[in-house]
Amino acid sequence: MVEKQPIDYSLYLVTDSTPAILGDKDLVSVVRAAVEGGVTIVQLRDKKSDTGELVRIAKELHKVTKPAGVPLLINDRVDMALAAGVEGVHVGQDDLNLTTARRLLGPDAIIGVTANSEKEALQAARDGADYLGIGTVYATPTKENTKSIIGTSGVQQILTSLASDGHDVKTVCIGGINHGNAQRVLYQTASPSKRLDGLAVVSAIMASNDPREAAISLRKLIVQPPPFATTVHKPTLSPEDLIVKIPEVIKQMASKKPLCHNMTNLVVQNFAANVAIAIGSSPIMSNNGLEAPNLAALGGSLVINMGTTTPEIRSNHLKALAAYNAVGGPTLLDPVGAGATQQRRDGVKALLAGGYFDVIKGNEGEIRTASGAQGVKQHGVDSGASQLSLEEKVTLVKGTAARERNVVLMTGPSDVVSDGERTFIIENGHQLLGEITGSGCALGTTIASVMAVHREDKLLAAIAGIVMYEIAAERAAARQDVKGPGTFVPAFIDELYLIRQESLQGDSRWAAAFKVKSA
Ligand code: 3NM
Repeated sequence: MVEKQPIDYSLYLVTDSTPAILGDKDLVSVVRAAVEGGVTIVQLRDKKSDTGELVRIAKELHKVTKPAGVPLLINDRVDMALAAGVEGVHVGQDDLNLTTARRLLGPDAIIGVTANSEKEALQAARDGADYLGIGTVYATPTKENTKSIIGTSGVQQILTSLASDGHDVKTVCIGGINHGNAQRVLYQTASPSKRLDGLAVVSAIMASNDPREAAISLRKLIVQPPPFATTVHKPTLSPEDLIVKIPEVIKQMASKKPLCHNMTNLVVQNFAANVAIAIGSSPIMSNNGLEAPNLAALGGSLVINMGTTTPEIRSNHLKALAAYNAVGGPTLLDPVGAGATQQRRDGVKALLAGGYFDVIKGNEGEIRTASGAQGVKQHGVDSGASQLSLEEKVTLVKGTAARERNVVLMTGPSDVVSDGERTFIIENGHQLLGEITGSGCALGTTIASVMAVHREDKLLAAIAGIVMYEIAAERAAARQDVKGPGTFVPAFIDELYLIRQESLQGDSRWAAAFKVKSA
């Protein structure tokens, strides 16, 4: 065994020799290419070959990894690790236990353990594992008999729990990690107290026709923050700051006229487009995911609204989300009716697992569903009777935003909005907004339009959008010519337009009507 040194876990390759993954490529050549491309640690995982053959393969691989200073571990088999003289083993929960493996291999061997839950992770850390392989993050065809799918939130929970128990054990995560999600997984799994040391992949490298390039590009992604991570530090915001900043942010939007790409439901397309024009952004209503990369390149933002959704629409949503995430274009999810049907509950899960949303905006039922609460019953797209006190809403919104590392907005008589650190309650608006279709959806369009130009603080962008929108509603409702929902709609669009004009002229008096308090 070689002497134990600090190990770089950042790009951890797990091999797979099955035809479905490796194809007709040669295992040793693939590993060589991957090592050249920059994988930092390799695990030989082969559940089929017999012992003699495995030792031979391990020795072949070791000739590639050792000169490169890349540790080689064997999945499961302590005997083979000893026979081949490699750097260590990785054991699953059903394999030989860690304490025995340590006794056999000695203190210098690298021993990693699979952990699917906080309990398993804490146990392995206490027993002296060098690192944990946390998973399964996402369902993967590479290994079908995995235990539960824990997503980024499950990984984050395990990291938090390890940190609060005082463990500095190294960690990687595994399951469905690829070039499309590597940066987001690192970003969204991080808790304030502990972050992953690396990512473990099988198919992203082993199934690639160019494993060297696959490793090079994964390494590049791993060392850079994702393009959407723009709120680097979160400045404090007091209500006094907000009253000054909100009109400035609205002016910034109205003068830049950003593109706001709406993938929204067929009930509100026309209304949302009119709202976008009134506030000073430039709407495009496209549900075609294939044109999203072109649109994302124009520097605007994306609204994904789940109303009137279908499986085909969902696949378009995922394509568009990936396109905007790739360039850091701000994204907003409106999980309309998320708690109403199984299709929509599954839809929210798929979207949250499929990409990053800068803002998730919904009513109480929708945000509870997005947060993972079970048994939320929504009657259609309405929130239904409130189940939560204001204090509980604040806790839920703040916790969900901290978990997703984004901004979460729960609308209602009091809107609650948070980025996980800063939380505000907004009490503007008018009940006539609840008497027309699409008022929630067009609020999403408004917030996304503001975010398109104000990326440095997306919480501030969201608050500015809400305040503009809700003060316009108050002003419209107070007008003599407004007699009810029918006359409210045109008056509301006029007031949005007027607030935009006032802001452009530097007249910020409209914002004095804001009712925002820090929670
Ligand atoms: N272990 P891919 S998931 C080997 O959850 C392995 O413990 C897992 O393959 C676990 O990177 C997995 O192709 C396969 O998704 C990961």
